[in-house]
Amino acid sequence: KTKLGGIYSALMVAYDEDGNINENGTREIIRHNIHKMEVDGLYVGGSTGENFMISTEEKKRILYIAMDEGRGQVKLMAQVGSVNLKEAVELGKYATDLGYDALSAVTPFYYKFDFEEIKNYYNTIIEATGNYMVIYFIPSLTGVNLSLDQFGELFENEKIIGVKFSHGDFFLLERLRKAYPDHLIYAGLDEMMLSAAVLHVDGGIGSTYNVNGIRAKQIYTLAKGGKIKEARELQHTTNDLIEGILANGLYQTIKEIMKTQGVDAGYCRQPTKRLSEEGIIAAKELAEKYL
Ligand code: SI3
Repeated sequence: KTKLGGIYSALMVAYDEDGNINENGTREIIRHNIHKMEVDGLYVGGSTGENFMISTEEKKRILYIAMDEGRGQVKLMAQVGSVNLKEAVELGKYATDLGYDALSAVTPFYYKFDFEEIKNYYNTIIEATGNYMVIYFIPSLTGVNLSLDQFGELFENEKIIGVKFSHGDFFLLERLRKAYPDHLIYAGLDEMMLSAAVLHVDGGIGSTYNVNGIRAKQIYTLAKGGKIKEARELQHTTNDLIEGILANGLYQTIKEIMKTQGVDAGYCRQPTKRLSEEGIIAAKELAEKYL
């Protein structure tokens, strides 16, 4: 279990002005995460990769690039979830063949699937791939909530080794921690790293680690070591940064900040809009002030 814990950047992807994958830029982002942010792992194909806006072939290309660039240096987890279960299986097989350490899949969204359908979705991907699975739980975007008992039922499949918990319900997080000490729990909201680390999660997966990875790791390590005051100071600064990022446009601003760190991070894919001139200036100011 501990083998797969740690701080993972939810990998950003550089798109060019026409929304095509900029492979060199994406490779730069990966190297930046490994060598400058010193993350333990990469979470490839998540929300931060703008994954739900791109084609199956593009998803495969990104999975390939991340493996090619990151192999042997960081842990690699592939988010393969899709409302199109056949696509999820295809991506899961592809990532497993490439050697990804584990798969992750968002709870199937948009249609109101019942719990049996959700369970069947996970078991189908696992059966087809034989790989480990981390549930990607993000109710604010999917509208899908899961209870403690439902997590328990999903965990009956021993290949389901944990959950990426992108949710602010700390009661549920604590209940999960107590009930499933051997499962991996990753904090999925970067702004709650300190509080989640105090509850002894096993790591974190987040978008802002692409630019704030060093500080995030410090918060995690300090909090787990009981150095709460120091961790809290760092979380305050982190959350000042995150507040500014969220107010200016989440992924566009992280990319703009990465550019100030010397990375050709490109643009976001439409329908996400471009930053205005003022937005670009605001991103630079955030970088200067907090990084
Ligand atoms: O890319 C991913 O799948 C994630 O890791 C998602 C992660 O939970 C992020 N959530 C979203 C919607 O991007 C967080 O890292 C989030 O950006 C951050 O906490 C700022 O709110």
